[in-house]
Amino acid sequence: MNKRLSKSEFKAAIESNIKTLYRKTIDEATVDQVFQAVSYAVKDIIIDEWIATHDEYEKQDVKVLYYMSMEFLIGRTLGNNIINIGAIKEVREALSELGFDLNAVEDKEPDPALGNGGLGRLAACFLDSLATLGYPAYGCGIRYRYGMFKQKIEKGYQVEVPDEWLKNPYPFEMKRPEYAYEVKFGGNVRVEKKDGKDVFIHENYNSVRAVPYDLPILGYKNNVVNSLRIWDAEAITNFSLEHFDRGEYQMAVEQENLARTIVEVLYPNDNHYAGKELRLKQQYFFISASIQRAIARYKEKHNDIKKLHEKVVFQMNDTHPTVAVPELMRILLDEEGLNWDDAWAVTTKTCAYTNHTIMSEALEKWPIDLFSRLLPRIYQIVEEINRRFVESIKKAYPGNEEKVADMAILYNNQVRMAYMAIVGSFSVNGVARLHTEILKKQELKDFYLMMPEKFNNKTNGITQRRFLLHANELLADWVSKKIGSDWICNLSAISKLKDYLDDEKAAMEFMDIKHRNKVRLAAYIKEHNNIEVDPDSIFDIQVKRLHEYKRQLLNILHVMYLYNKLKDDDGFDMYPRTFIFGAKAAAGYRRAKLTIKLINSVADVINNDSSINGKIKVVFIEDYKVSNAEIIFAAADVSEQISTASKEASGTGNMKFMLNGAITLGTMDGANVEIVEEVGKDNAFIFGLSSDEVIKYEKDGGYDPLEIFNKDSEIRKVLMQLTNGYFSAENPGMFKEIYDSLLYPDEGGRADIYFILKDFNSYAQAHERIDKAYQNKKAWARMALLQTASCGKFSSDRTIEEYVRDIWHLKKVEVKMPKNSK
Ligand code: 4GP
Repeated sequence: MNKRLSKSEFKAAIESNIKTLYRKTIDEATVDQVFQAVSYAVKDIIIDEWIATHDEYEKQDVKVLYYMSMEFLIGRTLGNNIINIGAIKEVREALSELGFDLNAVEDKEPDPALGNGGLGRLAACFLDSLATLGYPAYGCGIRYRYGMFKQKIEKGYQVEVPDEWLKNPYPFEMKRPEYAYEVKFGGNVRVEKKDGKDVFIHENYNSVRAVPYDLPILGYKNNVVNSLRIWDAEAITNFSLEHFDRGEYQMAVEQENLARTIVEVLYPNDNHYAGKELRLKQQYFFISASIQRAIARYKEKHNDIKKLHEKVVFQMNDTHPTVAVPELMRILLDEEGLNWDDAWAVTTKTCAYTNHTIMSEALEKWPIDLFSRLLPRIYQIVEEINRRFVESIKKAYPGNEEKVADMAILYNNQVRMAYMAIVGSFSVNGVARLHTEILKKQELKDFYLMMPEKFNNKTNGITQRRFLLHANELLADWVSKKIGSDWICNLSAISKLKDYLDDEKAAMEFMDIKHRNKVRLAAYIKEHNNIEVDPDSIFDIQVKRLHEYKRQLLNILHVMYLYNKLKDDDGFDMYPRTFIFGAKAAAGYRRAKLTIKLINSVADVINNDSSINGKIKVVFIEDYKVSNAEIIFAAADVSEQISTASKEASGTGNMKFMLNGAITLGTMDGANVEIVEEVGKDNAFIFGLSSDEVIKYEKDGGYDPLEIFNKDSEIRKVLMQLTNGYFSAENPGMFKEIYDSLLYPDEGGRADIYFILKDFNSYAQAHERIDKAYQNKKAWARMALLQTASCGKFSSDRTIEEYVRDIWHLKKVEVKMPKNSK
């Protein structure tokens, strides 16, 4: 870093920004205003590096990755940016001398929540790693006016409140109107012959202007600044009186409306496809704009479009960006004049696809009539892709019509997006080893057999710079003191902590930090929930989206079971435990919302029952998001990763907990399998059916939850409490739906489809093991320290290096800043 500001220069910059932005002196400024002023001071430093990075990319004519994603859950950026420019000390001191606390200032940043959960947060971690490793990359997404909703809990129920993250100007974004593009919807396609060739003319369409905003993505102290490019929509038509005469007024109004609605809001669904037309519009909108820009940029330096893949790679983050395949074909065919075979060769060397879920309800299948009406030219291309693919299926499996039905992109009046993504890509990857194996052996078996070379695994990772360096300063400092700071950019170096496993003093220091982080979380809980929790109790935490397969229900049913034991069984005792939940449910997901209500109802009863001497506390943290997640991970003793085996593709929360020294209580699902491999199975609390067992039951049947209900009186008691008003005196029938789902077959003919009762006893036993283990303070401290020491593999830096090596083939770029550039 050549360009540094001293403390006094920061002070001067902040004061001067307060003056120019607000015509105030620093003494008159509010904390919100100071947030803006500090951000602009930091941005001023970033800008030079941003320019230098892009100059270097231009100069070296590097290959560029475009990471296409409907979601980027970046979280607050000021704190990370300050760390990444290496100015934390100077800024903190400058602010303190001006009478402000950096943490309080950071708290004023709206949490940009342009994503739902795992998939969106992974995209944000990837951008962080790409910049830190020096790889040329753009994130391409949507500038939703309203990101993920804010969650309020009222009388135990989730209430969704719009999240106006752009209410005040967001200081780090930059509008780039010079890169605006038109995106067209609807209308019809007319075919004309020109020089003996068919020319496709799109007419009578509506269109919007896609205008990009760039957010800087900083590498860690390496001068590299990449961009997250998020697209806004503006109306193209200018109202003019002439239009009234020509009857085009209606069209103008429609275009205004289209522009307004298209980027209005993020669909709040995680692992779920809702099939809304506006969602498809959003997808095509940002994909078309991103690809138009990528091609224009390529053509500034290159004139052979057939070599596009040498300089450009499009990674599709799940199926949401899959219209990239036909859109790239459209541009190559209709605008660049390639023939089909050449265009297809370029497309299938440029696009790659990541699958993030096998939940069948998440699979995108657009009705053909909607798709073809909204995107008529794109649909023609999809038809031709499908026609040719069906031919190749028939060639591979002559006479096997079933294979055609199983694999065709267009089938049953639907466009199957995952199949189009596979056919149009040169790489298909899953996000943890088990997940990729399930894709190959079950979900996508036919495709794997036909094109095995495309399939590969990239186990997810997280950025240690946000989730340890920024989120847990105490631990980060301690780790650096013990083993040096290499771990910040090379997480595998953290294994040097293993030298301290049997060093009692070090282990106690480690646990003391954990305790201080628990005190910090307890204060947050007191402030937000008005519940007193004891930092000496075990902090047992499950934070993630609310989804049936993630089984928050199993967790709360087990809490009810423990509570019953405390009340009924004089011989029973337990170490005090605080069960902490945080989860947003999709606004339309009734069962998930009812589970939130159940957790809060149970919390109300238990937290107010003095007869159990505070042995159990239950807390539901409102509005779980990236910023409070950072406080939560740091304070956890136990990390609940309890999805039904086979259902969680990877999980990344599990890695964030591990990094911060929490021990996994989990099923052998997703990346838990690889976590257990790293720490050893004696250093995790594993329970439940294996994924093979789950898959077998799903196929062959043979599981009847009623048998368990009839046999096991403790489980029966818990279930009866769902219907007898024990936790909902005001409305005893309130949780009947949950009770029914556990015992009686659904429309699909199966009951308890997430195997909650089946896994219940094994889960309860794992909790007993935890209870015992925690009481041996020394052994627990060793185990906790071992988690942090073993998490080297789970850095997103490692994941990105694997993507680069196997899929993207990017070259690292070094950015040098001129000396004394400030
Ligand atoms: C999530 C998966 O559920 C999670 O297991 C995985 O860690 C994450 O993607 C990142 O790969 N999927 C989604 C989704 O968020 O909407 O499909």
